[in-house]
Amino acid sequence: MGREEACSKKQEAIEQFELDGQVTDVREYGNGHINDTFLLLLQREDGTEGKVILQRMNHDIFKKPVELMENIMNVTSYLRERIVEEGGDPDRETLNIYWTRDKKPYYQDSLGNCWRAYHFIEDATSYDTVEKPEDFYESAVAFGHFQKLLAEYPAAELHETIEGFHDTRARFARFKEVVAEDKCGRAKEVEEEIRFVLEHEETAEILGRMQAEGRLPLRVTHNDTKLNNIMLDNATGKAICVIDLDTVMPGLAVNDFGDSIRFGASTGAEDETDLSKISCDLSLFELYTKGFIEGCAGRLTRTEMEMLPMGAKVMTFECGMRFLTDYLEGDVYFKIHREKHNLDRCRTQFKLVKDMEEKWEQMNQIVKKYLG
Ligand code: ADP
Ligand code: GN1
Ligand code: MG
Repeated sequence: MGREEACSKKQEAIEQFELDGQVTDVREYGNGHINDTFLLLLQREDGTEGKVILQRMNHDIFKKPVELMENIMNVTSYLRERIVEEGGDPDRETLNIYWTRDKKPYYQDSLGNCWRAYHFIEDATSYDTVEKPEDFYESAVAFGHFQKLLAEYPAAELHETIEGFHDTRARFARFKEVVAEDKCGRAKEVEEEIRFVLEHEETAEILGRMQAEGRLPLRVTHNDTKLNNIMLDNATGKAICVIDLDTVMPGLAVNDFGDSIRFGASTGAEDETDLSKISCDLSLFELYTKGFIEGCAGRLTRTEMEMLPMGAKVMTFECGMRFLTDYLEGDVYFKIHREKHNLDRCRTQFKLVKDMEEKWEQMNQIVKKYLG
């Protein structure tokens, strides 16, 4: 089903939610690769205006919407309690859903698409790129704090919303199958990138092995820790809320750290075509390391902290391998906006991995500084 058709029941969906006003306008919103996000403008009975975030969950990717919403409900209600204990404002510091008229946290339309609606977090912004280093630092504190707040949550009880999401070993195995199938005949033109993946088998193995050996604990992880999944308060610049909780599930804390570095410490955009612009900015790496460790407030083990640089390398490698897999499969997973978009994205990630390998000593030294 194409995107347009998938969203054709938007109006039907809007009518199902118990919103606190009349919808006066509907706009496309956000830059995500997976879901479709809309901003609804509301006119309330008292004459004031309001906003609502409406999202169509991509059910080609999130195949278990019921479990997904269960995770979100469980985690956000747990977060609510912790935020209240800390004296925070749970209406702004975590996501809050609107219920449907039949008291469900989502609505499934007649085409099978699932929709949900969130209270809009006012006077806050999510940034697609690091415009100010302080914003990146703030996001680090917020994702670290997320680890702290959820440290006692029984991670294994959460559903795996996408099976093997950060199972880099399994993704490596799948990659080899996709290369062998080469169903779009694209393998020939990307031999260098394929070789790069195959040379990095150990990078694909290491974290899974350490987890299996009990050296890295299972945590509640966000799994999509890009800067644009944090809302920063417009007035104070402080990070107030971690959003985009679809991929919250059991995972490794180092991967949450790593995915942020992959995206935010890069000197160029994820789809930059001029690779000379891509490197890992060590001052941003340091800033994020400092903020993340502060936010975690002692909840990480020493091994987890020592493995933070590895988290960065593995997540960057894995993401590049995912983009390349998708390119070889015919761009069926990530939304693309131009020809070879996934290949361009893959190349930036591999360039970053190479750069991290060159800066490996320095990255480890930086982490050591904050080990305490
Ligand atoms: P995707 O999975 O497509 O990245 P997100 O849940 O991150 O979707 O939402 C896309 C964008 O919508 C975010 O980057 C943010 O700017 C905005 N957004 C999402 N939820 C809210 C919210 N509750 N309040 C305000 N803005 C939001
Ligand atoms: C996707 O939806 P979005 O853009 O936040 C993807 C992440 C990737 C990211 C790459 C569910 O995230 O895993 O790291 O693109 N999300 C899913 O930009 O696959
Ligand atoms: Mg997002």
